[in-house]
Amino acid sequence: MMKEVIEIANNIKEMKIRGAAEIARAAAHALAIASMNIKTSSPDEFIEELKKVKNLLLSTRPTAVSLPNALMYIMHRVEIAYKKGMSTEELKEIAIKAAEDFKKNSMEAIKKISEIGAKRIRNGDIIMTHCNSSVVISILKEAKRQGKEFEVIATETRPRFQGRLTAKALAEAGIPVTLIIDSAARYFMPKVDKVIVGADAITANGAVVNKIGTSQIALAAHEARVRVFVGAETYKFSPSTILGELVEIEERPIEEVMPLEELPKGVKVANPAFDITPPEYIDIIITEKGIIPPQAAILILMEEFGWIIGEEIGIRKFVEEEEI
Ligand code: RUB
Repeated sequence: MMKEVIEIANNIKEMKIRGAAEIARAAAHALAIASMNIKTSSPDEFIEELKKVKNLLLSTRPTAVSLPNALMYIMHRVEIAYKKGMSTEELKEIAIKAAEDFKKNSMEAIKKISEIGAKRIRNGDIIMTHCNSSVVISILKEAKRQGKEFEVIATETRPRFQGRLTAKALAEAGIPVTLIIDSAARYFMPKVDKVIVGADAITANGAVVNKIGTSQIALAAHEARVRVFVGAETYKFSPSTILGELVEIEERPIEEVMPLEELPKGVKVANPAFDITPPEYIDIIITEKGIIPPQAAILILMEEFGWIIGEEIGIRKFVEEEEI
């Protein structure tokens, strides 16, 4: 398999490429690179090779549903063309174009979310965020661009400290930001006006899967009557949850929590990377299609993926009508 593709897969696994949106775009990019470089004139072999690359990318990180959704976006278009009997060259072109479209749509979706989300930020707001979401940062930067004055409290996000990245990005954008330890979230909550976080996956019932600790922050916000906003593109909604599948919560290496050599004998370490915030603790989800209550997640899934149950689940309905 191509060196460049393996490198992208490793970078996702090792979190050099991270955050659900960036993971999705990187995976789409990798599939395009792979398709350009598969050396065969047989469409059958081409599809087989592309599937191997897809599976490698799928194996990198399990939680962000944006990753399988991005791959499916491309594979589905290629498979329709394959079934129509197109040549390998044509299949390659379709894969490359689909990857470009996915990346472009992703950037446009984030821009739209930032425009919608920024409207909900008011002068004087104190906003808490967790982890490092490119969507949340875009919303905050857009609000700043519009001249709004507000402050952000960013949790450091142990064990990988993505909160430091958030704090740096906001400070560089001229947004006042205070970095706190994760366990100080409830201590600061009475001062907070709203919590804004990103998402790795949104389930059919409107639960939000995001960085571990999000649900605790949402709980503290609920207690203090602070609104919780989630910024998520529609490709972060999980079609397989309609069929009862659960979103897999990634368990990361224990060394992220404590160096192995310092670990006392008999001590176990658990390091789940994500948790699930039930819909009752979320006020709104800001998507590129507009603001929805979490309970309307199913409507987004229906519109995006249709009701095609079984192995076809997750296939965008409109593709069937498209001329490829
Ligand atoms: C990142 C994380 C982010 C979401 C949304 O986790 O939980 O909040 O992925 O990010 P990790 P974005 O660091 O483990 O990848 O808005 O950029 O898609």
